[in-house]
Amino acid sequence: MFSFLHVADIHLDSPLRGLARYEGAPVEEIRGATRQALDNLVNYALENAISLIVLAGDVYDADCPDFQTLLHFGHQMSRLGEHGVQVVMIRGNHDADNSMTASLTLPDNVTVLPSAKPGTWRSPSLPVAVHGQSYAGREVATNLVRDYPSPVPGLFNIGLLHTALSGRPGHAPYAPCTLTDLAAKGYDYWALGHVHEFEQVAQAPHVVFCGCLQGRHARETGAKGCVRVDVDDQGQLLVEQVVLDVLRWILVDVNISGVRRLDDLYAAVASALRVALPPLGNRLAAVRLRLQGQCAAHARIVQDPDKVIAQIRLLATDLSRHRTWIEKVLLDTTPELDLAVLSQADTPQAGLLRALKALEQDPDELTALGLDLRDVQARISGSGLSLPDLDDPKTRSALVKDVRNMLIPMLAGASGASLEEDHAH
Ligand SMILES: [Mn+2]
Repeated sequence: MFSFLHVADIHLDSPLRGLARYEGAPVEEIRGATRQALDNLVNYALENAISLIVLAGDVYDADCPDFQTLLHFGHQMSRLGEHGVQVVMIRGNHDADNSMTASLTLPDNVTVLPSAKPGTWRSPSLPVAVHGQSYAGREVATNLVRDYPSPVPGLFNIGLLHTALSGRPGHAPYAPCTLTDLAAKGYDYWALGHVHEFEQVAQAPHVVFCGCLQGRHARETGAKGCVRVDVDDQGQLLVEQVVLDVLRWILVDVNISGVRRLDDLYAAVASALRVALPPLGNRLAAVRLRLQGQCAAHARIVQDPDKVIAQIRLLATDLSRHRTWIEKVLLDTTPELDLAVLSQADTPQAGLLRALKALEQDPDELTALGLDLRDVQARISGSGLSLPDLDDPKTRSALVKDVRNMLIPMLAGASGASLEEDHAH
């Protein structure tokens, strides 16, 4: 009976995308999240007397020319080495051989399998062989599995591979291969990396994505960590996720249909957070919060959206005792006004609504506005930004909807009648 840990996609010191600084946000702790998660991994291995860790690529997010990130990883490996823990790893697309200008020779307990061809490592203490191949360059378009060696008879054979199999949404299709290719090798366990979601893809043989060690942006929600595999004397496997993340990304939807006052909006946000945050335990929360619903409060939100967002941030800071970062607030509410009725009336708003409708439906109306965006286009060329395609009916419709949701309540509010309530409170 023995156990090992399967880890991948540590992306150490990866810059957290969209890290908006604001007073009260635990920015420094958030920045250190990938390091802290790696520390957690090492602590878990030492506390549980694990003697083998296999690492399926993407330790680093990118080249680390200042050596600090490499030093941090090396130091953690050394902690493992002091206790006799062996680490066998391959490089992935993010830390491919030719993309890392800076490198350090790692401590003796770490083996990096080669990139020119697959390599095999045999454990000095366990009945285990690990086979794997590192990425030589960022984009590996070939099926690497075919050249992997035959299993070593009498040993427990682990295949290490950085791949999206035959394709996984949101992940570049590197080192493509099928489950049939993997099964044909006759290994006992395939330790895969690259896909950031934990997934037990198959059981005969076991094919597993352990997921990333620490979520890094709003699309990487859910518990993150590594996988622990226990192999008993009959060769039966127990595969379980070990949660090691220190910062959890969550999407919180708040429906404020029918809400009139901003105070009631904030109360709805507070109760949604009181439900969403406790299951995270002591972890930091990175929250993308979405306000939805048809409501009179919409008119007040569009008058000063920055204030609404700041108030939500303060509220989250306060109720979580500085353990929450509101990454983004999506304002997806719609006005309470009945636009169909409004557009029938003989008022300036009705005329505006009809003009917007025409813009939405007829591209010639847009042309007739005489918009000339060539200058804007020229200025942003090469920046990676692009102008919305106004010839696309879906894009036009979405833009007009935004304009309508913003303009009509502002015009209605300009009469002043509906805005007194908050002040009277
Ligand atoms: Mn990758």
